[in-house]
Amino acid sequence: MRIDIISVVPDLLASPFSHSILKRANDKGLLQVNVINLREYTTYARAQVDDYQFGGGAGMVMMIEPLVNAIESLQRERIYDEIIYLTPDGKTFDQKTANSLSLKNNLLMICGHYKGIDQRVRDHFITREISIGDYVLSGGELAAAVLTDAIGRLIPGVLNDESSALTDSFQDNLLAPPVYTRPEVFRGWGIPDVLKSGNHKLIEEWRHEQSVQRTTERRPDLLSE
Ligand code: 6GU
Repeated sequence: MRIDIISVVPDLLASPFSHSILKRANDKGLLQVNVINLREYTTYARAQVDDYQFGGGAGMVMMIEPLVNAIESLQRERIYDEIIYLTPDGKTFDQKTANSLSLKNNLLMICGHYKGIDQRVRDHFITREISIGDYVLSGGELAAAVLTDAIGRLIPGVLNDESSALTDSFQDNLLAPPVYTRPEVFRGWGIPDVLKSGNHKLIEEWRHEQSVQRTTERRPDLLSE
C-alpha cells in the first residue's frame, strides 16, 4: 500500500512512521508513506497557501490552486482509491473504516489547517472526509498519522503474529480482556488461576467473559452496534 499525505507542516509527519510496526511495514515493502509539502505546489509569492475567506470573518482558508496542483500532479503518477480530507466535521474514524481502508492500494490524505480548505476542493476531489473524534486539533497531520497507524498495521504481513490484530479491542465490537506476564506474583499480587491451567478452551471462555464484562462496564454503546 502507498499512502501519500499532503501537508503544510511535513516535519510533523517525519517521525511517526519511522518506528516499530510501521517501520517494519516499510522495511518489508508493505507500506510506503510519502509526505508532500504543499508549499512546493503554490505559484504565489512567499509560498503562500492560505488566504482570507470570502464574506469576511476570522481565520484563513487553504487556497484551491496549490491543493489542486498538488493533487493533480500526484494523480499523474497513480490512481488513488480514496482521496481523504482530515477534518473535524468528517465522519468519525473507527475500526471498521480502518479495516476497509487497509484493503486499498493507494490512498491520498489531505491535512487541513486554519479554517480548513476551500469548499470547491471538497466538492470536486475529496472522496471521504474523516475526523478522529469530537475535539479540535490545530491541523490534520496528527489525525493522518492516527489513520496511517491504524490502517498500516492491518495490512496482511505487517504484524508478526497474524492473529494478533484479530484479537484487538474493537475488532469484534468488544474491548480486549486483561493480560498478564511474568512475574507470576508481584508484591503478593497474583494472576487469575485459569491462565495457568493450560486448558485453552477454559482460557478462551474466560477471556471472552472478561471482554464482555469490560465492554458492558466501559462501552455499553458498542454492544448495541
Ligand atoms: Cl481530522 N482535524 C482536525 N484539525 N481536528 C480534528 C480532527 C481532524 N479530528 C478530530 N479533530
